[in-house]
Amino acid sequence: MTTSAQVISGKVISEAVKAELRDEIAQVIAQGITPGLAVVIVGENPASQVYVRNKAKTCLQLGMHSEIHELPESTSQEELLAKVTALNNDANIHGILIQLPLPKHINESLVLDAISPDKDVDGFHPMQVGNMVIGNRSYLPCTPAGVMEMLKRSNITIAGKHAVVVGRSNIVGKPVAMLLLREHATVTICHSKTPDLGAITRQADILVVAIGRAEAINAEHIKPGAIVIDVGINRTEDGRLVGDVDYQSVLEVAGGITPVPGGVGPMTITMLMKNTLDAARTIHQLS
Ligand code: BQF
Repeated sequence: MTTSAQVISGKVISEAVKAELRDEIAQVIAQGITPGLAVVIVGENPASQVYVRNKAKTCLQLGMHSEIHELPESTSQEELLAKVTALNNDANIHGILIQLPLPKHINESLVLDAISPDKDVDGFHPMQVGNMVIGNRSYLPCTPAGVMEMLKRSNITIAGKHAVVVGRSNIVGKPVAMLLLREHATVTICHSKTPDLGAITRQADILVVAIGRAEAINAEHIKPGAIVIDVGINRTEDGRLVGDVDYQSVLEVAGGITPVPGGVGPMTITMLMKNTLDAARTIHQLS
C-alpha cells in the first residue's frame, strides 16, 4: 500500500482568511475609510497582466477600492518615480504595489525604495525588511506571509523543526527563512551553488522550495513525512502550470504538500489584501 500526503490547499485556506478580511474591511468602511490598493504595471508581460487583474478582482470581492495603473514599456525611470510620488500623496490609496519584473532600463530598487514605507504592502522597502529581521512590526512580504499562514492554519508545528529553504531571493527565499527562524525553526538556506542539495533537503521536516525551475525537486529529495511547500509557478511547453516540485512523486513520500495551482499563489494574493487593510487602519489610526 502506498501512503499519500495531506494536500495543503491554499485555495481553501485563502477562502477562510478572505471571509475574515471581508468582515474586517466592512468594519473599516463603516468608520468612513475604504481601503485602497494601487497596482502599477509597466509594459505588457502576459503573466504580470494576469497577476495584476487577479489582485484588482480580489480587492473588489472584499469591498476594497482598487486601481490599476498601466504604463507603457517605454516609461522612463523619472516618469515611474513621479507616479509613485503621486500615489504616495493620494489619500484614497493605502497600498502601493509595483508589479515585478520591471523593464530592464528601470532601476528596480530605486523605484521600490521610493514607495512610502507606510504604503509598502509588498514589504520590500529596506525599512520593512529591517523591521522584519529584528522582529518589529512590519508589513510582511506577501508570499512568505502566505506560506507562514498556511503552516499555521494547517496546525503544523514549526518550533524545533529543521526547515530547509531552497532559493535565496529577496522576495521569497530570504524572508521566508527569516520568518521560519522567528517561529523557532532551525533554518538552512540552499541555493544553486549548494553542492549536494538532496543531502540537505532530506534532513528537512519542513521544505520550502522557491527556485523557479519546473519539477526540480522530486521524491528523492524528501524525508518521509516532511511538509513540502512549493512556491514555484512554471508553465510547461504543453501549457500546464507546475511547481518547482514534482507533485505526483513527492505526494507518495511527504506528510503534506501544497499543490500548484491552488497552493501558495492564492495565499500570496490574500496576504496582499491583509496588508492593504492593515495599511488603511495604520494610516487612519483605526483599531
Ligand atoms: C494559483 C508571481 C512569479 C513572479 C512574479 C493564484 C497567483 C498565482 C497562482 C498570483 C506571482 C505568483 C504573483 C495562483 C501573484 C502568485 O491559483 O495557484 C494566484 O496571482 N500570484 C505576482 O504578482 O508576481 C509574480 C510569481
